[in-house]
Amino acid sequence: MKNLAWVIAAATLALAGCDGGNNQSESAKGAAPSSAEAVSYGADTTAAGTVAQADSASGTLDAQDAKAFLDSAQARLEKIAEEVSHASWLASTYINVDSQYTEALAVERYTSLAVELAQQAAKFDDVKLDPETRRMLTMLKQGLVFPSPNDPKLTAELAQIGSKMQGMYGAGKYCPGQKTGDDEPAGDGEETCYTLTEMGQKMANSRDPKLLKELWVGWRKVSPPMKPLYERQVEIGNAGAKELGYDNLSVMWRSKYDMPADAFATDMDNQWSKVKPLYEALHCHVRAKLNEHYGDDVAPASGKIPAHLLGNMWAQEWGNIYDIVKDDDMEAPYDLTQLVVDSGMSEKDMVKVGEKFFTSLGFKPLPKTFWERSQFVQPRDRDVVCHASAWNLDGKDDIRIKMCINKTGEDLITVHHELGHNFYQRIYNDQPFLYKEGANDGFHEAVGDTIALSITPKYLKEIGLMDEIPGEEKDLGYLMQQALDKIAFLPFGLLVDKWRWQVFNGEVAPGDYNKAWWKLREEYQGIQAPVERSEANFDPGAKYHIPGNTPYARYFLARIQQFQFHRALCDAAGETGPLHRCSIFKNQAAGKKLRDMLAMGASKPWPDAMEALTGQRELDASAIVDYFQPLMVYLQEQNKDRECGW
Ligand code: X8Z
Ligand code: ZN
Repeated sequence: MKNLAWVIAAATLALAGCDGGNNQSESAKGAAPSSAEAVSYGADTTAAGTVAQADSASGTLDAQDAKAFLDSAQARLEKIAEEVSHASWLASTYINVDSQYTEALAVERYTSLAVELAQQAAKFDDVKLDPETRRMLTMLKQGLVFPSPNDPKLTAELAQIGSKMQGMYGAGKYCPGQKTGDDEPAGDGEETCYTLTEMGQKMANSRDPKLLKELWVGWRKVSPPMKPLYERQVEIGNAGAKELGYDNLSVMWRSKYDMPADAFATDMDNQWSKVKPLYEALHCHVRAKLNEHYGDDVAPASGKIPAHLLGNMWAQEWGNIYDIVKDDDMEAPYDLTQLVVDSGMSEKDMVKVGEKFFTSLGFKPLPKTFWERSQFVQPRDRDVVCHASAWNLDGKDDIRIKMCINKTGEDLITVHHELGHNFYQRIYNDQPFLYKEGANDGFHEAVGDTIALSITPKYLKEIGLMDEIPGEEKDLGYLMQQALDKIAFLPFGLLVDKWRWQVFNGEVAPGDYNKAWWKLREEYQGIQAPVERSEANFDPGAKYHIPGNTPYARYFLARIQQFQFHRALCDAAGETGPLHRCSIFKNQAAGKKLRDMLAMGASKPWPDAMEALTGQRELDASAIVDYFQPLMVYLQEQNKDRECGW
């Protein structure tokens, strides 16, 4: 998602909204100057600033100073954040040297202000404050995704690296005829090249292992030139994190979840251990089916699955190979792509379908500007960052999505995902700047996905996309289809940031970047590269969120949370049947519950928001496990004579 904060994240820094709670005092104290030091409000000489400065001169900062400081800080950040948003929108929708230059300048200004303010916030560490003020100061200190040290040169360099890498990814193409290994372009420049969107479609639909392997290898040619940039970015970001009092960026990133950094990592591992049996059962079954389809030479019956055969460029979601995985008698109740195509709807109509779900729950319709300013389809005449995102450019109503929509079921789900971000951004837009965020970043990722869990046959019939609601005999096919996306994703969702945490804390040196990436891919996902890899490759860089600097643990959290949210909302709607048959479309009680929680933004620690919606204060994987229970029974039966694991 992109909101004011996220836009900036994409460009190397962000005001991500979560209180680091007690962790803040644990990790940020080191760098905190004494509270007697003067607090400067920069160029902004508001009355509040003057009061605080006068007080600080006498060495006694107090709660009133803190409040005045926060008011001033938020006003200043909000103003520059809006400028960054517009520059970033341009840089993402018209990739060229000028838009990157402009974006980098805006980001540089924002970073230097945010770093300055974060360092000033630390001056209140020893001041007695009410919990609300303390929370805001903590959030201010933790806001940046990639902080730079307080050095204008490094701030500029960091901003330029961010814009450049994002542009390299967005403009990246695979040109089969192109020479590799030197800088000379092949032929006369007339060769055919494929965009990532085109290659993604082929990875989804082709069953030709040779082509799949070629595309897999081909796309990964965009990332090696990013490696030195990434290395440098980590170096500067780590120095920035240190100045803010964190040991390194890894600690800083893990400190945004209302618990100590290490406790957060442990919680992720705990959740993983609960869903792992489901993943292992799915992996075992899928491997056997791939073996039946492709034979031993292409898809061996044991060991790790070759990564190019799973219907997705990163093997992160496997729903596109449902046709290979299903049994002959396991017809899914619908083929969402077919329904989209048969309906004759346009890309914009797909967004209208999504909007209608949200408005049926009592959300305000999207503003006119959303329809005027969003990017729904890939422009023909220029490079853009196609990776889907949702933006709020002004912290109020200038919300937009940026996608390169294909008329597929997968993209209809992604439309709901993106709209979830937009409706969240809009409903918390009365909150103060620092609270215009998700309760944590996983919440933000979970909203649209939660709604998409309600895209059931009953719902599709209600909106006229299906004629009949199929009987229960089709449920297993539906659950398999869902599991191929939702369950298959879990280890990937976990490992992307495991890799980054190791890179940030120095456990993995630049000389081992790719090796460490594949170690995690093999260990957690049980997949392997289809061709040999080395440190001449930089495969993490071929995944958007690495050059785009978007933390990834959020997606793992969201996969767990969305089933908790779905269960709670179905409960509120009075649905008593199985969770996979529940749709909350048009249900006012569920709508109110969801809206009330979302409107909290980041104003309270996330367990409060979780409790408001679900009555629980923790992550609870039992919801996702329960949802897939009937499938688990089936998988266990199928796997009973197979040797699972890798
Ligand atoms: O990046 C996204 C969204 C935008 S926040 C399209 N997702 C992750 C990905 O594509 O890798 C959604 C699922 C995981
Ligand atoms: Zn998202």
